[in-house]
Amino acid sequence: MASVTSAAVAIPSFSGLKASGAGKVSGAVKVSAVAPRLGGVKASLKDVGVAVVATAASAMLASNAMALEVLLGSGDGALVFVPSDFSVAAGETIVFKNNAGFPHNVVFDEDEIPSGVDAGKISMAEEDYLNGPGETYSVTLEAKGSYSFYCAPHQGAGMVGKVTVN
Ligand SMILES: [Cu+2]
Repeated sequence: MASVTSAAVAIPSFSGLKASGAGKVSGAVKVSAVAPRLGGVKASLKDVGVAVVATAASAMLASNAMALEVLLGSGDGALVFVPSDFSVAAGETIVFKNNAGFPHNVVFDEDEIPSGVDAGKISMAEEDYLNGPGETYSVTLEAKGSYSFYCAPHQGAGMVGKVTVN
């Protein structure tokens, strides 16, 4: 009687562990009822497979979410965007990063962006600046086309840029 009780308890808890360990191992759980050790090996192999797939998926997500970095001010202190003319994929994030000669900002020219895009939503305010080293402003452009932008304090010095969204 005692052994029946312990078996009845052990089996549900064993399959319960399997079920929580990986979502799609119902096959392995059935096998384990007949040969627990074999089932355990299969389940652990499946767990490894699930882990590998998950890693690959997150790596793909990371590359899809890749961001392009644009420096504000060149290494030799010139008042420029580096690069100043570049392309990104629609939905790719552009990270403008203070490098030298700040304060800088990033303002899109409302007359030189695709129609229907609100310059105010993708720009920093003219009077807002990135003041400290390494400070960033990120923007993600969804509409394909050509966009011109500038740094308000340094536009006259030639701190202007262009991005093509493909
Ligand atoms: Cu600037």
